Amino acid sequence: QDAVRCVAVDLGAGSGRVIVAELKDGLIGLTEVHRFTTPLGHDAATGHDVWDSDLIVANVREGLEKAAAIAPVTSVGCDTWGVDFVLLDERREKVGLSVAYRDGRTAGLMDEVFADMPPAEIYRRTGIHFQPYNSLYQLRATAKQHPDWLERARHLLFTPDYLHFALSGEIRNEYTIATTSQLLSLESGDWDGDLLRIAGLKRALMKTPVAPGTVVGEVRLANAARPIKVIAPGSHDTASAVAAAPIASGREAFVSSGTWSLMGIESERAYTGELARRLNFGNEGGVAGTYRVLKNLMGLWLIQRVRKELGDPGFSEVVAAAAAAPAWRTLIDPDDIRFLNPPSMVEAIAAFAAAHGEPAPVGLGAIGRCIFDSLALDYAHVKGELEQLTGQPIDTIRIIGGGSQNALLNQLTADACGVPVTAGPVETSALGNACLQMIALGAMSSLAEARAIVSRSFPLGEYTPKNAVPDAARSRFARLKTAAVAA
Ligand code: ADP
Ligand code: LRH
Repeated sequence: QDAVRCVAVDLGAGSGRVIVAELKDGLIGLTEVHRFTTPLGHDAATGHDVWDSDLIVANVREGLEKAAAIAPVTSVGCDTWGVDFVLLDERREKVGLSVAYRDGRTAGLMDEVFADMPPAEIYRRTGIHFQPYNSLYQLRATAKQHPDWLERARHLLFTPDYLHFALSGEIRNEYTIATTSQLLSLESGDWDGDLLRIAGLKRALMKTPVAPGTVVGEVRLANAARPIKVIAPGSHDTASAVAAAPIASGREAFVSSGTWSLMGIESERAYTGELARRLNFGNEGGVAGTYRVLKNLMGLWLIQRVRKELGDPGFSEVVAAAAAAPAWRTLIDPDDIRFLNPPSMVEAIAAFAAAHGEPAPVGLGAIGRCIFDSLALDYAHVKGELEQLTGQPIDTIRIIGGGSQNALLNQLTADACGVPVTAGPVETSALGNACLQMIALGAMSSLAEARAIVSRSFPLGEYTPKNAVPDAARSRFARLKTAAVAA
């Protein structure tokens, strides 16, 4: 069999990478050709935190050219974080700024939206969990703070849609990323007119979403003899990550562990009942008619920020320092909204500890340990919620993404959840992205085959429960969670 080569562009909030995936003799291999820090800046005129979308596009092109310089590639696809978008005017030029989801512009706007449509109705229509940064509330903020942007806009492209447009000149909205907006009807897979109106958006700005695996167009490069197909994968990074995870059954929970920890199950059916809403589980759109019934946990963002504030030690150094620190000493609720974008994460953690009678963690090891212990207990907490929701026990946890390299957190997760943990692959989003392209090209027959190929191609880490978590630590954490619900 001749090798098939696709380029997967995977943009996380931490870093962007351009990766060549090669399928040959029933195995898939990855070669990273370009990596860059995702450019986030502050716009002094508006006070917004913004993505530098021009620099992102320049890096994507640079990566693609590097890939084509090594060997011919057939196609390229992009996946990115959810919810954020770019507006284009009638000349297809950008309107306004690419405001980033952690920007404070949505403060108070969920309540304004709820005055127009009650949350239970929004949830019934969309099946998407409530987060202040969902596109619905970001758009409401845009309508209020920059009405001229929406007046001039003729197209709304989510971040990966924008990259596909920048490469091919074609305008499409892809389904999986569209579901993150909380504007899409769960039932029809198309835009909900009432929610668009509440968001301040005209229907004409939106295209009916295309399925993952759709050929959007092509891109020509100076250093490639033939045009390269542009194929939309599951263009939400979590959709791509879970697509490549060889999930065995509904009893296996995934943790897509990067900047966020997205924890849930893959399911043929959506859960939109009262319990799902109360527990705030979302039903995000997947690549083969499946849903990801999941929650957004604040994840390794906390460690990324702490690391920056404490002199930028490497992740392995952080993990080693945490492993040497006393266990279960300081616990926090990692999902507390104060950790979303505080001026100082170190101070935010200290303040949270003080407010909840936990000892202040001091230094890299203690702070790292506090975060990893708390995340492991958070995973155990969500495992219990998933069991409550589905009425079935969770018997395995599969950790995928960059965070799966954290052996300490993997072991703590097995210990806290009391079930085996499988860790890896690391670049799962890029893999899922490439697999969808391979399926569209006919080089793989189905998602099931793609997952079998991924299983054969990547060795995974295995962790079994080893060390008991003290009951006192579990009850302290449960109290933090109960306090959060009461607040
Ligand atoms: P994103 O796609 O959101 O940018 P990634 O999937 O790249 O995120 O994962 C980034 C996270 O992976 C980092 O926050 C870090 O905690 C973890 N990580 C990266 N490298 C290592 C490593 N060598 N050891 C432990 N953890 C790591
Ligand atoms: C992870 C992720 C997550 C979204 C968040 C904004 O990168 O896509 O699934 O909710 O970013």
